Amino acid sequence: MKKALITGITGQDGSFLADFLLEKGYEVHGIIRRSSSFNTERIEHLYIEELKSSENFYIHYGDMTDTSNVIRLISEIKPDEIYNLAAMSHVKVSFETPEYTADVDGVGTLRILEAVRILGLEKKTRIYQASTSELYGKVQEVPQKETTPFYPRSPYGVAKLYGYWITKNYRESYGMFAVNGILFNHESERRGETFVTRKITMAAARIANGKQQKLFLGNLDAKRDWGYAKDYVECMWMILQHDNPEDFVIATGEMHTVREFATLAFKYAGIDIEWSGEGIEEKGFNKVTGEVVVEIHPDYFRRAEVDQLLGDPTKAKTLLGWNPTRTPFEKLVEIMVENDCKLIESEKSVNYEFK
Ligand code: NDP
Ligand code: GDR
Repeated sequence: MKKALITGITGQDGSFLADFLLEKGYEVHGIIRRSSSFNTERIEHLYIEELKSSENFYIHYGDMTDTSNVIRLISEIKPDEIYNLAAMSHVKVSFETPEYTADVDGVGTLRILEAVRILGLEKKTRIYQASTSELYGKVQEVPQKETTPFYPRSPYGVAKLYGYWITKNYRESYGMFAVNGILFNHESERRGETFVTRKITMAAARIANGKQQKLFLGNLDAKRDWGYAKDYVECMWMILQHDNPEDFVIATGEMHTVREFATLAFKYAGIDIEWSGEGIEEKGFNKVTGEVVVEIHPDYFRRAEVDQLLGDPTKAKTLLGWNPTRTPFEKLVEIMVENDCKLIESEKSVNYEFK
């Protein structure tokens, strides 16, 4: 039985990856942080006794900033595969916590690599590093592929740039199977509620149910290549099963604006939106009632924006046989809205009127 260690197991990707690996027959170990309130909602279903998978599932307390903890856990578990998904993953927040972000997302990656090297596991343990399309930032080439130059635009992007290069460096210096998946935005019903897609689908569901009046957003013109997280975690695994340690871009090859995402999400929730106004004055109106349902708020703009990202998944398609269009954009939005409409039906609080 193969053993996998997932950092960031309580996150969107970590939780889907745990489901996927348990299904494949892996023994799965995950690192969780001590928190004053519950942070294990996304993996709660794996604790349920009756579930067969739970017997191969182990969680350990830890933190990416704690070197001795990382070394001890890797030495005890001796994993065949490590998926390093833990990160301070919010681009806007990284402007407010730049040093912490560098420690977790940049040096945290080094701690994993060094632990594997110090413990003499270089030939046993394969390492997946969660790299990101934010590395491209101010894009130098469209679409972006494995050879496109990087130009990060946030402390998050810069920290991840270190993670990318140190992974590549350990591969080249120590012959380790350490690889980067350069993943473009991927979303799901488990996406954190402060990322734009989930913020929109939750708000659309609440507004349609009379539990919220308005949604406040930032840059509606930002364009992203949005895929479905469940499809992307499968690709993380495929990258580690590949014969050669190589870096891969994972994307759908299709790009949409935030405005398009919002329009479609509200439509699935039963509200047709009409956009009117320019720039910060732009508003989204409910076509039937005339009420304003979307407004722009300056708080949600970034100091340096990544205007557009579009990935070229040809390498992953050709070498791994991965299908980038398994879940098309429209289907992704539908899955998320459908989930959130069900979710908010049972929600008692109506405290969401303002941002
Ligand atoms: P989430 O924000 O949903 O999850 C992040 C995870 O990291 C959580 O489990 C969080 O724990 C954990 N974490 C944060 N800080 C620490 C720390 N100091 N020590 C230990 N664990 C920590 O992210 P996603 O699941 O969306 O993304 C997974 C990875 O992929 C991240 O590295 C992200 O940067 C990267 N990525 C994501 C993309 C996306 O579109 N989703 C695209 C490209 C890359 P807790 O629950 O306690 O907060
Ligand atoms: P991103 O995702 O920054 O691409 O990083 P996010 O959903 O936060 O933003 C996408 C785009 O939408 C614009 N936007 C808003 N964003 C948020 N969060 N809230 C708003 O109200 C809002 N209005 C407009 C943003 O300006 C941006 O252009 C995600 C994270 O998962 C990273 O960890 C990952 O590396 C990248 O995707 C790929």
